[in-house]
Amino acid sequence: MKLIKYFLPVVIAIVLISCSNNDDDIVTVNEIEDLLKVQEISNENHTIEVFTKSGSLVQGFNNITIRIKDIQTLEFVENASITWKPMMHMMAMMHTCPKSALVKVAGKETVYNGFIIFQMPENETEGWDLTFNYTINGVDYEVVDNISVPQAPKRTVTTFTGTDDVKYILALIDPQSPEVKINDMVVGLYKMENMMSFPAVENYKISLDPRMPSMGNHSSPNNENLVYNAISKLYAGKLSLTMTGYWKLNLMLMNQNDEILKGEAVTEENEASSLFLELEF
Ligand SMILES: [Cu+2]
Repeated sequence: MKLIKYFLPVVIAIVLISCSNNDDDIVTVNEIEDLLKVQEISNENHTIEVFTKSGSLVQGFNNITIRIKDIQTLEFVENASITWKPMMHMMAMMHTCPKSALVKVAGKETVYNGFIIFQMPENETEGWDLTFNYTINGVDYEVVDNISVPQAPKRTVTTFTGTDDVKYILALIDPQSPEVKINDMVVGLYKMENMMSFPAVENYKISLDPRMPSMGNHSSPNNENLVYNAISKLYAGKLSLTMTGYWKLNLMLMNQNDEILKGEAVTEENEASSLFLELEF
């Protein structure tokens, strides 16, 4: 009894203290839950923290979350409006790439989210930087720094010219973690209007024929061709993966008149389309 009498208040106090500490941690940590920091980009006023799931950027699609820390107060900014501009500096020219807007994440206070599709990787002499322009309480700020965009191990983005002489960029967005099942598949399709403008292409169609070249080029049942979604401005379909390994996702791109702009059907004589993406898992 004595033990309980003297130690119970201590135990309760410890539990309360550790609980309240945990609460503080949860408030801070939850907004970037499951994310790893890629880098910090600073000017004299703010540090922009850049996060992805993997902690790095890569050629192709990148889902990116950021938050802005005030260097003076160390508080995260909750009321910024912000735009971003990725730029590749090449020997002969500069160009940007397809991207979404950067928007405040619903239900969160300090984080903003969007995506960037880097169609080219860096190399020894050419690379990317990322500029943020943001406004807080009516004051405009800018910050820029180099970013690292290494080559993707598989073809997750492709640039090509259609039979309409338009240059397109096509990128795999989902599945990010493919499984042996019928996966939701999402791709982004963009027109290279010029080096600075990559608008989403609307209302085209993309046929899908996944194959395993290492196993007699077999396909899989219950795939669904990709159709345009006006809300996401992306193309969605179903990708059936019947086993792990390397899959070539053979594609054909059709315009609104069902004219084939790029790609060929896979047949006995033609083992692959010239328009394809890859994955391995
Ligand atoms: Cu480039």
